[in-house]
Amino acid sequence: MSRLVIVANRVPDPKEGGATAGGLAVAMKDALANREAVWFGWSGKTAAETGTEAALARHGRTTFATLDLGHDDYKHFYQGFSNAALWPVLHYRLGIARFDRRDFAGYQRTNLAFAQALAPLLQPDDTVWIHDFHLFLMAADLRALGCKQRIGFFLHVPFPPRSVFNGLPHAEKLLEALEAVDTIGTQTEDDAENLRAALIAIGKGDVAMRVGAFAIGIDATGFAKLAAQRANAKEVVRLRDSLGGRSLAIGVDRLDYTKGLPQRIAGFGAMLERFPRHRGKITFLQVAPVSRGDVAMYRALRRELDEGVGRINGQMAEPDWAPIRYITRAVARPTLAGFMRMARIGLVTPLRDGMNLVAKEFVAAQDPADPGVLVLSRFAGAAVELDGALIVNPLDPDDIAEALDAAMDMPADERLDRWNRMWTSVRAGSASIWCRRFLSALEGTTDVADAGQAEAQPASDQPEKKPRRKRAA
Ligand code: GDG
Repeated sequence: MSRLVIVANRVPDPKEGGATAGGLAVAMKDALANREAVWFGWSGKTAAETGTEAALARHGRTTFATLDLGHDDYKHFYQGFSNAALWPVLHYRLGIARFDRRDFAGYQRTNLAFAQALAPLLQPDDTVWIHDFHLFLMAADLRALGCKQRIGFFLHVPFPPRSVFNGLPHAEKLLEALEAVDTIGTQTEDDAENLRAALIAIGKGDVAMRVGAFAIGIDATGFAKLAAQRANAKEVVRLRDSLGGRSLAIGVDRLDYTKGLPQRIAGFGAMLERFPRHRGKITFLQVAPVSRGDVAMYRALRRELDEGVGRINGQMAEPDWAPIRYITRAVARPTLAGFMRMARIGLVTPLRDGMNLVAKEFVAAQDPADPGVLVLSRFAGAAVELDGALIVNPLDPDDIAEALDAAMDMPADERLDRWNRMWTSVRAGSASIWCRRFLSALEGTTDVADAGQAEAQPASDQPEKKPRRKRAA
């Protein structure tokens, strides 16, 4: 089998063998276990200049190839164009995006630097899979350097309607660069439709035909097992004891303005105001590890949350009960799984989200005999699959309040019925199936139009491998 070359802005720590860090590493676990692979990207470190040659470290069958980012590229490529311009625009937030031509120059420079460092490492038969919005231009740069390998591109975040996307200066350049890609993946059919329409509008109808939806998943049974194992772990018991018999609602999100945290806090406050019988009966724990703490917008969000939580706790708390607990440190994954299992309610209310893996993790973590209720934003990609959740508009605190009220009172048989539907879909759309579907579309075993839609199939049911598509030289 040919080598798989994964390209992503961040590379997991090779010491962890690529299996334990972040969502993408988890999703890639099966693919990495089964074939020779290279994982290429930023080391997470900065230096005077961006590296020209990747540092290589081999672990098992995977070679980790990393580059340091120059200070200037960190500022313009990463903090600037990627995080301050593209991230908000792709999440429909044109109004808060910050553009600067020097940032776009840094984005072009860094995509090219990545391509130049990767090209010499490639073998003719490699399959290259580029991930996410930091690297829209890289496939075109690889082609310009003469690379003829199959190249896939997967966008983990939403793709907005083209009227929003076109507000981004240089939007057309990003779209044109996708011409170099053989298979383009988005999370949902809505994202795929938006991207196709944007491509068709610039005369790239042929490229639009290579776009398909491939919903990412989690290691569902692995997470379920972890949550069950941790149900009585020390930290979990400590939390349970501290609740004094009250129900737990939980939120777990990177501290990011797309996750709808101030609105969620307001919704929880509105529930206590409007349905006072729940006061003193429920505690909301929000875990929100700080991310991108060096970007100004993120510092402002943190202040807003500090105030919001303080206000509600100040107004509603009793000497022996504070309604909201709020942690901005990361919590270990096994402990999180145990917390989720204990929770009566999972609150996942992003204003916009490509998929949202926390929603799926919450479902996987539940006790099948006594599952909790998921309150989920209609603007998370996960809402397409998780129809057993209570679906809310995250911008409307009263809608969140009503869903919380319904969740608190929901009888066991309804909770079970809703959870069973969600668990079936989370299991069927696992991370390894996502990976397999995308790779079979890219490597020519399935048509892109069918691959994203296909029902989950066990490996043995996969169609026979078709001969590989040849790229024109
Ligand atoms: C992007 C897209 C898409 C969170 N806090 C802690 C912690 N987490 C873990 C969660 C989950 C992951 O981080 C977050 O994944 P999400 O999908 O929710 O969100 P993004 O980070 O924005 O991811 C998103 C995803 O890519 C995959 O394609 O779904 O739409 O934005 O696994 O559990 N993990 C630990 N401690 C924490 O405090 N250990």
